[in-house]
Amino acid sequence: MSKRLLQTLNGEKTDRPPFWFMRQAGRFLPEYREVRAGAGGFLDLVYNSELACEVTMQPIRRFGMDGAILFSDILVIPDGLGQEVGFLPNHGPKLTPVKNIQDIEALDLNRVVDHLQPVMETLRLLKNDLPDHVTLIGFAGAPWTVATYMVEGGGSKDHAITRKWALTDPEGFGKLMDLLVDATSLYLIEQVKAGAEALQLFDSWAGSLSEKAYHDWVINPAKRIFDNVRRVYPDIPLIGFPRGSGVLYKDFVLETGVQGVSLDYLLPAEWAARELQPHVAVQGNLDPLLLVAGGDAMMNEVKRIIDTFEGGRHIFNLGHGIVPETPPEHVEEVVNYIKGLA
Ligand code: 1CP
Repeated sequence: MSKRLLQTLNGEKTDRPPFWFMRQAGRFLPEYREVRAGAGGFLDLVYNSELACEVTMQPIRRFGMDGAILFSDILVIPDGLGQEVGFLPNHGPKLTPVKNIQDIEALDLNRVVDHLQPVMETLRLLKNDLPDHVTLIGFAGAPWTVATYMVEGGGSKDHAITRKWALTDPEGFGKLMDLLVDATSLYLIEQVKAGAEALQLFDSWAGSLSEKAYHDWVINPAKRIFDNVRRVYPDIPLIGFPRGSGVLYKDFVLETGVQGVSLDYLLPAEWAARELQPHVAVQGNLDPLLLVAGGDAMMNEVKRIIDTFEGGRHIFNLGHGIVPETPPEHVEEVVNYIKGLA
């Protein structure tokens, strides 16, 4: 059976747009919360290959998405490098901050691939379990976004410590970024080896940078990672998600040579159809809160997005991750509409 998501990334037009929802594994399903409650810490769940496979499969069983995103997190890279990473209940991630060159030198690239073998086992299990039409999507956080968590010690509002470091000491900060480029490249190559059929690079905080910094810390590292992956797997489809890039989305697409680009919900679909879609498959970009709101507001926007991207390659998705309070019935309504287009 052919896979609509892969076909779209490979340049073909399909009978209906393929669809999946960012952060569909975990978060909003009661069956996830049940597994989560019995799994211990969040990283215990990520590194338990059987449970991580189960959680990845849950939304696929309910809704039959065209893509299954591996259940893991972007912060397994700092964990793999040996930084202390914890996930506090209701508080999000907490890390011992990387502040200077000594802290960077204490990290160890050589342990990443071994440490992350449980994730590879999850991919191998998924490869066996997934229905034929579903594309297995591997992922990693992009260096800039991962660096913000490593440097700030967790989530932050404006990433000010990281941005100041990058501006005042680009050479020192560049060493951290080089390490992340290397670790992320190894990790993604390993994922393809284990069965991932497409890869997405999440740069959730790309939008906090000014233009020059964006080129240095978003486009340049993404291009280096993608080049490293393509050197080993020339045909693997690559999706970038430089959230909040505005008009710089175009530079990102043209300079990295991605097959797919994930659009945040603020980006006007008409602009993306005109400026990006001739070059790339676009993915997006429903506001995740419309999936909470439901009703006509949701369905009218779903139809508008699909109509706007009708002339080219489009993967239906959200403009950011699904939120935990999303009613599964609303997801079902959107899914039924899209399936009905075939
Ligand atoms: O207690 C829990 O259950 C932890 C909640 C949780 C989950 C379900 C975290 C902690 N991570 C994840 C899984 C996750 N994270 C996936 C797996 C697949 C899926 O859910 O479909 C993916 C793709 C991510 C990616 C991720 N993690 C991003 C990039 C995408 C985005 O949403 O912007 C980011 C920024 C993170 C960091 C992170 N991990 C977890 C939390 C609470 C956060 C965000 C903290 C913050 O807001 O700063």
